[in-house]
Order: sequence, then C-alpha cells, then structure tokens
Amino acid sequence: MGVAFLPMNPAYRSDEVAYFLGDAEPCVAIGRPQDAGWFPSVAAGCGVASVYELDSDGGGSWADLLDSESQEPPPPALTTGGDLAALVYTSGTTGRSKGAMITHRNMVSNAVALQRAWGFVDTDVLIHALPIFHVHGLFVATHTAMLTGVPMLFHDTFDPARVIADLSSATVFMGVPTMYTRLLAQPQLDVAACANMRLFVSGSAPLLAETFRDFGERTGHTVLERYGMTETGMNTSNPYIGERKGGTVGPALDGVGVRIVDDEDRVVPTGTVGGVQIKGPNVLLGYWRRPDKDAEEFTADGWFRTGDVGVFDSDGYLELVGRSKDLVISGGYNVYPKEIELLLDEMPGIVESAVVGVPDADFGEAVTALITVEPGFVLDVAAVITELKTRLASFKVPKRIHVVDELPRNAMGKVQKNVLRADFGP
Ligand code: MLC
Ligand code: AMP
Repeated sequence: MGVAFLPMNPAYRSDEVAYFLGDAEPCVAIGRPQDAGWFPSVAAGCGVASVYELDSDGGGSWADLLDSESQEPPPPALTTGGDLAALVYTSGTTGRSKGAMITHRNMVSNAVALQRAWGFVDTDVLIHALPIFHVHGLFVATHTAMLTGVPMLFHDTFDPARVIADLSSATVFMGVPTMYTRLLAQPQLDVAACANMRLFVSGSAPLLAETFRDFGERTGHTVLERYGMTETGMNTSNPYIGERKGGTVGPALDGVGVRIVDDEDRVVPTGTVGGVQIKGPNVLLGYWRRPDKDAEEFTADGWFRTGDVGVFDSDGYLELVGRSKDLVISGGYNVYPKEIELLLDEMPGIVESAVVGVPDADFGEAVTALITVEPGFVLDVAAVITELKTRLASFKVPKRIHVVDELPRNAMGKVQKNVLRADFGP
C-alpha cells in the first residue's frame, strides 16, 4: 500500500504514546476499544488526522472502513525494496527512543536467511506466543511462517500451559528466555509432550546455561539460540544442523557481516573481546529524522555499532559477553534506565537515582532503582511505584527500590552501575 507501519505496545501510557506519535507524525492511528477513553484524544492532540478503532476480533471503525472500500482496492503503490516498510521505536543508548527505519529489503533478506537457516518446510506449524509489536514476534516469527506458507497457532498472550497443550499440533516454537524458564516450571513439559516438535528457538536476551541444559534434559531438544536487534533483524544463529553451543549465539547468518572491533573500530583477532558491528541487507536504513544518530551509530565504512560486546571462538561462533549501552533487558523487553531516572529525580524528596538490571530468575534482569533522599525525608516506596505506573508501561517500573546513603562514583564522577549491580544482586 506504500504505507509504513509503526507498531506500539498497548501497555504504553499516554505520555509514551504521545512521544511516539509526536515524533513519527503518522496520518492514521488505530487504537483498541478499551483505550477509547484516552487514545483518540492523545492522537488528535499530536495532530493525527484520522483515528480508528480495531478490536481483537477484527471489528471496529477501521474494519468498517476497509469493508466499505473493499469493492475496488486501490492500485498497489510503487514500492521498491529500499522503501520504508516499518518504523520500530527502540530505546537505544542515549536520549529518547528513536524510530528505526526498516525497509522491505531488510525484512525480506532476513526472512529468507532465517527460513533457510532454520530449515522451514511446508509441513511446519509455528506456535506464535510473542508480542507482535517487537521484531521477534512481528518479523522473525511471522515472516518465516508466512514466507513458507505454513499455519501459525496464534496465542494472544503467553500462557505456558496453553503452549504445552499445543506442542503436539506444532513443529516450531520461538520464545524469549523467560518463556523457557516458565515452560520448565510446568511439570507437563517432557519428551512425550515435545514429540511432534522439530525446533525451539530462543532470542532477545541471554539464555542462561542452566535453562539451555535443563530444557535439553527434560525435552530431548537442544534450544537454538540466535541474536538480533530491532535495527538489524537477526544477525547470527546457532546452526539447525550442526552443533548448537549453549552460551553462544552461533555464527553469522548467510549474507550478514559480523565483526568484532576495538575502540578505534579496528577488527580484533579471534578470541579477543570487542564491540559487535553489523553490515548487510538486514541493517536499517537509518533513524527517523535523526541524522545525528546515524552519524553516531554507523562507522565511516558503513558498519552498524550494536552496543553489544562479544567474542568469536575458533569455530566462528559469537559469544555475547556484555553491553556497552546502558540498557536493562527484562523478559526480552528493553528498558532504558535514563527514562526512569528522569521521572524519579523529579519526585519530591528524591535527590538522585540510578536504575540498573540485577540478575532475576524469571525476567533474567530485574529493573531495580537505587535512590538517595533529602535529609530526614522518608520515601513512600509504594507511592513512588503507583506514580511511575501512571507514567510508564508496567514492565519498565522497578521491581525493587532501595534507598541508599549515596551512589558510588568513579574518579570522573560517573555512577558505577557495575558496583550497584553487584551490591544489589541476589
Ligand atoms: C510483563 N511484566 C514485566 C515483563 N512482562 N515486567 C518486567 N519485564 C517483563 N518482560 C510485568 C507485567 O506488566 C505485570 O506488571 C507483571 O510484570 C507480571 O506480569 P506477567 O503476567 O508475569 O507477565 P506476562 O504478561 O506473562 O509477560 C511475560 C512475558 C512478556 C515474558 C510473556 O514479558 C513477553 O512477552 N516478553 C517478550 C518481549 C519480546 O517480544 N521481546 C522481543 C524484543 S525484539 P503489573 O505491575 O501490572 O503486575 C528483540 C530483538 C531480538 O529483542 O533479538 O529478538
Ligand atoms: P532490541 O533493541 O529490543 O531489538 O534488543 C536488541 C538487543 O537484545 C541486542 O542488542 C542484544 O543486546 C539483545 N539480544 C538479542 N538477542 C540476544 C541473545 N540471544 N543473547 C543476548 N542478548 C541478546
């Protein structure tokens, strides 16, 4: 149709939605009936010309409009591979979220590479239980199935018991690590339950070694871990045929360039840790209206800086060892600490705050806030959480808040988040 799609998490609150609509300036916005009390007015306030509604059964004013015009569909717009297909907002390293401009070529090249790498065949059936507003559920899962022309058993929320009940009618499942630990918590998960399955894929966050091991022991399946990001789609994958090494995200996918560099963007020898950079037809066109960010995130010779830190082993498998970006990944959702720190620092009685991700058995990392307060001030933690929930999607709201005397700083005066993660971890 020549339009670009901007998906949004329905958990976002009005301030978050207003930011995305104000930045992207879409001409049409489509909301859910349950948000009718605020979504249309927020969209109108951002200058969106037309606001429609769509419910989860496919009804609503948007569906009515399509029906009324369905007799004579408009001629397809002239779209080329390099045209914008989607704007997907991502929390990035600094500043507010940026719109990653994803082209048709980005999507197609990645879908074809994954379809081949994971051996999709026309007898496959995919269990799709991921959110469809991030690239994992929206592109990776949906596109591999649709490109192969196979059915998806579509779950509108992730319920581990329901996934297990569907395993006997399916062949492929894709999930984030939290989904695998929650599946393992179900006693019904065993070899017999998985007898019809051929592939379990994990990504979006690190799969713990014990989850990889326990899943293999319980089901007889070796989880295939892969690595990607909004800006690049998928970059590396453990092989479908060949050794799947736990703790690694496998070699580069066909057609995708992956290199490890030092601080001067020079390629380092195999076995040396460095920054992960990506080049290929999967890499975004650029950031929406942010040439300054394009200049920062791409090298002069066109490689994209992921902000991930990794190392290649002698077999060409990539191991991710950390992130240079200040980002928490909780249950596969990215949380940008600065966004929460700015809200906390505005609250009465709070002097300053630092938000970090500490290891968590369920979410992998749990958003945790450390706060200093004015002398004699008694912080009402429950009230802080309630206030944050009015401003932020609840997955961003800290699971724990600790009041501390001071925040540890290095010689440059920068808060030492690694010290906080170690001190407040389990
Ligand atoms: C839900 N909550 C979370 C959370 N998910 N809090 C922290 N981190 C999360 N990931 C909140 C809920 O809002 C609720 O808060 C409380 O935790 C309990 O919720 P729940 O019922 O346990 O959560 P549930 O709805 O079951 O969701 C868990 C989940 C979900 C794992 C199914 O988080 C999820 O679908 N994650 C996948 C995200 C994803 O698709 N990432 C891919 C990004 S693309 P309260 O306060 O209201 O009680 C990408 C690139 C790549 O990264 O490589 O793929
Ligand atoms: P997003 O911006 O939501 O697309 O998140 C992308 C980030 O998720 C990457 O830059 C990595 O930090 C992280 N990520 C994705 N897959 C993996 C994985 N298999 N292991 C570790 N981190 C991952």
